[in-house]
Amino acid sequence: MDFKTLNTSTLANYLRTVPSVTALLGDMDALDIVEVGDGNLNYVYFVSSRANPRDSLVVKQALPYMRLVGESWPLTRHRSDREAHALRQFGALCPQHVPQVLHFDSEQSLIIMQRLSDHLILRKGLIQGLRYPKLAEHLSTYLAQTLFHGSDLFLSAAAKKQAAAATTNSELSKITEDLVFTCPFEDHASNAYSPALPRTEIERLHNNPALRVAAAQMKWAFMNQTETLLHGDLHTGSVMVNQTDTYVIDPEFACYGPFGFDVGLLLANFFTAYYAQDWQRPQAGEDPAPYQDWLLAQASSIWCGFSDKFLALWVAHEAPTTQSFMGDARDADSLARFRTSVMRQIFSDTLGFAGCELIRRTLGLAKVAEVASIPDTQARAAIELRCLRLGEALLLQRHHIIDMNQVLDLAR
Ligand code: SR1
Ligand code: MG
Repeated sequence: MDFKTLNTSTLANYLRTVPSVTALLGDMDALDIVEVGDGNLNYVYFVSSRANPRDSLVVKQALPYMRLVGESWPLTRHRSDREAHALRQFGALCPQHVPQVLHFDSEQSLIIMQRLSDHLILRKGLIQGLRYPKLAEHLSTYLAQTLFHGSDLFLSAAAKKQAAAATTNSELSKITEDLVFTCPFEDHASNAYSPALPRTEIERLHNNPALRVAAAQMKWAFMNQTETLLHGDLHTGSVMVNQTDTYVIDPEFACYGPFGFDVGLLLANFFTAYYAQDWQRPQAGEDPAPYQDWLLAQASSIWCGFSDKFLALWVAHEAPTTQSFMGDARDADSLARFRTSVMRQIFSDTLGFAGCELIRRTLGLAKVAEVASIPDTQARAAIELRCLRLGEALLLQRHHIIDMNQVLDLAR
């Protein structure tokens, strides 16, 4: 069937043709269908049975352009294939934290997924000041499981190279290369500066050669360090949560890249949430400090949990790993030094990517809701300045920062 853009009126007819959907939803003449997508790229529908609203699912369709910008920014629909494939790969590695794919139609660029109806987008929960007791535990598990198993630390050298080649996502990777690493670091037409953010601050960043070199180094790493399969866009809008569960959604940017990329983007989004609370908690009549402490503790626990779990997986797979990286002459001390050096590299990459994310979410095209929604332009600019300062510090000091305590001190 030729590709058709579906909408709330035409989707039911399509769904009738999918046996697993009709089995789940029953009477296909009595469905509630609403478009709920708030992402930058695609359209997302919640579909539920009117008789039993808990019988429901999510439908996501990629159109041949970027939703945020419209038809003037064409995009192939290939991202939907990439997303369906990545959801299945990550789901196999970490089923407790990835929604189930019920049906994928490549011709219609349409994915039907498990509906997480008792869950909220993490970014929205953080804006409301909600706490999730299992969050850091779950996200660090997701990161360790997915990043470890896509890499040469687990796969054979040949399998990893094949996986990396089969996972090229050049179109969306180019968006990241431009919008995360390039445009925000110069006075690019796609940037969007908030009205009260001092132009002198923006110019100071754009005219800092050391910062531009650091951003170029992170871009180089993103493009050339094909270490593992990344989610590729792991911000707090790509996570759904409740008090007991955590799910990572939307991996359409999945590609091979450096271990620290997903970790760094995620940490940066905890820092934007942290700064935004300067505005949000007082608005809710609360002292921001206790919740801000909780947010920083999450960032720290995610890094520490990830590195502990990643190392544990590595040690558990020691035989094939050490065989391929140190040959037969390895000894315990050399192995430990090698592992430490890799973890050190992942940490400094994580900080560098977090720095780029903080700067691009402030100066670049794609914002974060917790900051962009602040109506008081002066308050917003003060928060944006804090994001920029931390981003700059992380990028410039990434090789010298020893641990997360130092990062949290910088954040404060
Ligand atoms: C214009 S697309 C901008 C951003 O949206 C996606 O979620 C990615 O973060 C991308 O950089
Ligand atoms: Mg997304």
